[in-house]
Amino acid sequence: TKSLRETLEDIIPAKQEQLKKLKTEHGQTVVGDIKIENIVGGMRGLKAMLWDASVLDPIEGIRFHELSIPDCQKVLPAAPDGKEILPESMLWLLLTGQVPTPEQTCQLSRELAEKGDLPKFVEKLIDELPQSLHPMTQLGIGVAALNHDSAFQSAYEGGIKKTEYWTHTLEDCINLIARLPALAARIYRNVYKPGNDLPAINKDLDLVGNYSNMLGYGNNKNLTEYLRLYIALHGDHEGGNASAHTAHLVGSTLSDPYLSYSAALFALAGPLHGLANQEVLRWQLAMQKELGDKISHDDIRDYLWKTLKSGQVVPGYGHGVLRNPDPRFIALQEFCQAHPDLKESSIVQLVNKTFEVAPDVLKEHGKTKNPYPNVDATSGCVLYHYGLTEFKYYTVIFGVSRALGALTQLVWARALGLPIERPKSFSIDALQKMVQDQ
Ligand code: CMX
Repeated sequence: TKSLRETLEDIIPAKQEQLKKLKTEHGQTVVGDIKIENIVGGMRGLKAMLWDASVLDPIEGIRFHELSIPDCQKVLPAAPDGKEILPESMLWLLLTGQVPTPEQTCQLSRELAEKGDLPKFVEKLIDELPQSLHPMTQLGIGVAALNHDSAFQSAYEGGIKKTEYWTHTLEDCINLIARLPALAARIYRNVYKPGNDLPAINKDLDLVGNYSNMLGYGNNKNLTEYLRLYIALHGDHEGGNASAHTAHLVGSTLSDPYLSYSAALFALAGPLHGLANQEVLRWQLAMQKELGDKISHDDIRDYLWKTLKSGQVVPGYGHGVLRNPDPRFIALQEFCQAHPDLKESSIVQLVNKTFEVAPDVLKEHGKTKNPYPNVDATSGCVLYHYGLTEFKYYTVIFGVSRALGALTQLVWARALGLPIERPKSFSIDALQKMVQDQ
């Protein structure tokens, strides 16, 4: 049975050839127009990025190498004692386009566990940070510091050929994904449970099994399974989202994967992007506090209008690409419906009830192009129900997950020899002149 690296070695040459041919034979083919609204509108809708791992359809939602979320739930291996997708199997799919066997997944779990310990100086660095520093800032600092051991950086300094970039990039990416649980769990322990011991990594456990253990929730099988699903599903959302795009951009300068992903994490830390899951919980709890336990649909409607009239966005709703309820939202909701304790949970029910009201209110408000929930609308409520109530931490879990997509695509960017990114910019006056000249 082939390892991840061997599988990748087999498929890279054909992809390189395919791209080379595309470039030489069709380099001048036009695939879209650029409008002023694209330039001033956050490049929304501009087809300008190469990204193989996943594609986001506005109506259907995400497909990972052609597989929808329900497809992935059917074919990607789960833990021996579980049902949910193992993030290792998603990692394999994102990197290779192939579905791993349970044996290959298990082998990868072991490799990650073996590489999962943090260097001592990073432990010390994280332990020195003030408890009041946002967990996402701590995560970004920790990931950047891990570049001390970057295989890519040291090979580059030693002088390597462009064709060898990807193999060192792969080594860094696997090491970083392996170390993220220990780093993220250490941040959680330091900020919220100081004085608690951190269990050692168990070499026989999967990545999230270990993460859950280190967070102190290893005995909660439901939460561990939920985290597996959550982390697998948040793994990639095509290339243009702010975090994935940041990793891609920074990586294009040949900054190593640690620095590239650290930068991506700071994009994820924005409230319009990954921080939205923290904001959702804050917002739903404030609603619960103000309206009490027996909240009616009308109460929620009024609360939504109050939020909108105060000029704030409704967190967890809307999307840059999606125009339908996010299938990741649906999958996480289905998880709740399948577990009686979650189905009865007041916070899960509140999220559900909000979903029954919010799309109509947002339609009436008439601003957002997508009045439906994105994944952040629901991702935090299960964590909250199971006692992981520190919602400032939630984006860190997203950060552990998004590494799967952003880092696997860095490997491909280097394997395909993609150049440094450098789009052309214009001043307002220059655009004005172009308009007048037409
Ligand atoms: N509540 C209120 N207004 C909203 C809104 C929401 N949930 N979503 C969009 N709008 C508003 C925008 O602020 C914008 O208003 P202005 O014209 O006054 O600037 C208008 O509707 C048009 O925006 P859009 O084209 O529909 O949305 P964008 O592509 O510009 O932005 C997003 C997408 C996600 C940033 C936006 O919908 C939003 O702010 N949502 C709330 C935050 C959130 O849930 N983010 C998480 C997204 C998923 C993720 O990355 O994790």
